[in-house]
Amino acid sequence: MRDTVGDLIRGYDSTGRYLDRNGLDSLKSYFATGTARVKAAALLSANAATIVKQAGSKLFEEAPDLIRPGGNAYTTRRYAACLRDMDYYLRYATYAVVAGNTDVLDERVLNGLRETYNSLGVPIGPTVQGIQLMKEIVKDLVNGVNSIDTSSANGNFLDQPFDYMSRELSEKNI
Ligand SMILES: CCC1=C(C)/C(=C/C2=NC(=C\c3[nH]c(/C=C4\NC(=O)[C@H](C)[C@H]4CC)c(C)c3CCC(=O)O)/C(CCC(=O)O)=C2C)NC1=O
Repeated sequence: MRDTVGDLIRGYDSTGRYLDRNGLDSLKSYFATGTARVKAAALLSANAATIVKQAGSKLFEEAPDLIRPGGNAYTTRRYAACLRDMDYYLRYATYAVVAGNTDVLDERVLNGLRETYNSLGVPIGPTVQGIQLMKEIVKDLVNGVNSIDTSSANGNFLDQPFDYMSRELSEKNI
């Protein structure tokens, strides 16, 4: 499992270089957002159950066929599996936010997921919709409660893991 600092150092070490201006700038920008990342992750962890529940309700409101007979989240077991998947996405997103790196998502979440979903008939589009709904809820929560600055040198660090999972799952730009 990789993170911003480890990746950077590995890159320099592999060619025996000291950290240069570029490397130091990347490190600075990572550490500058460090406290905000940790605060955001703490807030998401504390509110995980609520976030998943809200996103689930919203998803089934927007796509009611999912929970009707014939829908993939129909029956208590599959409904629960769906919310459990959403919880996985949220939990791994918090790890990725702290690591400043999406590698944990590739390794633990996305690896083989499309194939599993396809073989079980779990629809990708609505799953991505669920991930995006969580992102919006998460951003409202973080922006509202704490005025945590989520902007970083390469975009909003809260958007990143959710958009990454969405993109990788759907294999197209969102
Ligand atoms: C930590 C990494 C990890 C992930 C991501 C993961 C996902 C995952 N979701 C699964 C099932 C499932 N996933 C869903 C999800 C949904 N159905 C819908 O209609 C919605 C769009 C969506 C919720 C948003 C459902 C309903 C099942 C059960 C499908 C079935 O058994 O028929 C399965 C098959 C095995 C099982 O049921 O547990 C896996 C492996 N497992 C993991 O270990």
